[in-house]
Formats: sequence, C-alpha cells, structure tokens
Amino acid sequence: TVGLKTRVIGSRIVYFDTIGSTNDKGKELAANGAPEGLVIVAEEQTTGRGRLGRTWSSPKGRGIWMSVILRPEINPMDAPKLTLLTAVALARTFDSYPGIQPGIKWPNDVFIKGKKIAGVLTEMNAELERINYVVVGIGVNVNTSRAELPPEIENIATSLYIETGKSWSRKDFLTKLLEELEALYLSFKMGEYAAVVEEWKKYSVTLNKKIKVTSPGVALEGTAVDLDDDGALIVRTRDGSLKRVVAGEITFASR
Ligand code: BT5
Repeated sequence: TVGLKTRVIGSRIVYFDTIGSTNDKGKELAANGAPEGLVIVAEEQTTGRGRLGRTWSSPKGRGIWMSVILRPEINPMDAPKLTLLTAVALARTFDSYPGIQPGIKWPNDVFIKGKKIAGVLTEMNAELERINYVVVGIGVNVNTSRAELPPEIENIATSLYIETGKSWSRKDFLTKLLEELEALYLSFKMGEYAAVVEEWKKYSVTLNKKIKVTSPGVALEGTAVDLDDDGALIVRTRDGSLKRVVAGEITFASR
C-alpha cells in the first residue's frame, strides 16, 4: 500500500506490471461489479489511449498510468464535469512541486510552459438517465526524459523530470493526486461544483485566448470567454454571439 489517507478513491488498488490500457481494464472490472474508488495502476501500457482513437505514450516505469472507477449518481450529461475535476486535482498536485506552474487546457490537458505533461480520458457506461460507471483515466509524465518521448510528441510534451532536471517519486505523486481527487470528488458529490469551476478558471490557459473548436457536429472559431457552472466552455464568435461547447477539442488559433 502507499499509505493513503483517502477513504474512497484508492480504497483498493490493483497493480499491473504491463497492461494494454488501464482504462480498458477499468471498464472490464467495473462491468464485473468493481466498487467505486478502485484504482488500476500500471508500470507500462502497450496500447495506452488518448481521446478519439489517439495513442498515449506510456513508457515503463516513467509515469503514472492509472484509472479510477467512479459510480456517481449524476445525470450522464454531467459526466464531463469529472474530467474538469480531475484536471484540477492534477493541477493542485503539480502546484505542490517547486517551480512548477501548471495550466489547464480545456477540457482535459495539463500543460507546463506550453507543453503537455498530463492528460485525462473519461469514459462511461450509462443507460438512459443513469450512470452505471465512469472510468477516469489519468496519464502523467513524471520521469520521462526528452530522449524517451516518441519523436512525434518531442516538441509538444514534457515531464516533471524534463522541467526540473531531477527524478521524482511516482508514489508520492500518486498519493497526493488521489488525496486531491478524493477531496474534490467528495465535495462534488455534495453538490459543491461551483468552487471546482472557479479553481479551474484560476489554472486555465484557455480563457481569453483565440481558439478553434472541433468536436462532433461543431466547428467554430472565436475567443474562449468563460466556463459556465456546468463546465461548458463559452466561446464568443466573430459576430459577437456566444456559443456553449460541452465536449470536444480546441486548438489555439495563431493570429
Ligand atoms: C489525452 O488524450 O490526453 C488522454 C490521455 C489519457 C491517458 C491515460 S493513461 C491511463 C489511462 N489508460 C489509457 O489507455 N489512457 C488513460 P488526447 O487529448 O486525445 O491527447 C492525445 C495526444 O497527446 C496524442 O495524440 C499525442 O499528441 C499526445 N501525447 C501522447 N502521449 C503523450 C504523453 N505521454 N505526454 C504528452 N502528450 C502525449
């Protein structure tokens, strides 16, 4: 065990030396009745996934490749809130490292000085108005060196090691992250989401930027002006109208 102070998140941790994807394992275990809070951690993922079929580089022993099973009693439409909440937990954790200033790019990326250091992949199983389970996948580059980054992400990704020039305990990072995640999740369950949104805004590198949004059925350009109470991004388009985007993908438009 890692000496956790949490009661729900990480109440059970299953550990794998090597695995395809901790999210796939999470979905399998959740479908078979695994309890809320179960965490799956792997030293290495051979088919780590990002969103929309993208790959997530997960070299052995270098990062935190993990998934958490949640069973919140919320409307499936509110599931994206869990992604933002997780990004805030990650930002708080990075914030506790000397000289590290995390930024959150909507909805699921954590950046340090313009480079991606962590990502969140939230997947759910729901029927009608009821969530059966949510698997929150989290990938964090802790001790990956520059040479270990795949060439295609060499210029867009970073790690704690690359940023600080030293190695860090993955166990300490994981412990802190699970504690922050639990604190945020418990207050979320009590209906206190507004504070999460406020904190998200504090870390945001998205607000007040010119962006392009692409998501299923949406393609628009404008300025990200706010995050609403539900965690949706509010974009002001050139004609001055406000558009609400709940899920998708943004790129920063170069002026
Ligand atoms: C994400 O997707 O950022 C979600 C990543 C979630 C990974 C975790 S690890 C544990 C769990 N099990 C899984 O199989 N997945 C989750 P997305 O926003 O689609 O970003 C993917 C893009 O990030 C890729 O297309 C690359 O450009 C870049 N990328 C890939 N690996 C990276 C890494 N290790 N660090 C930084 N960027 C990376």
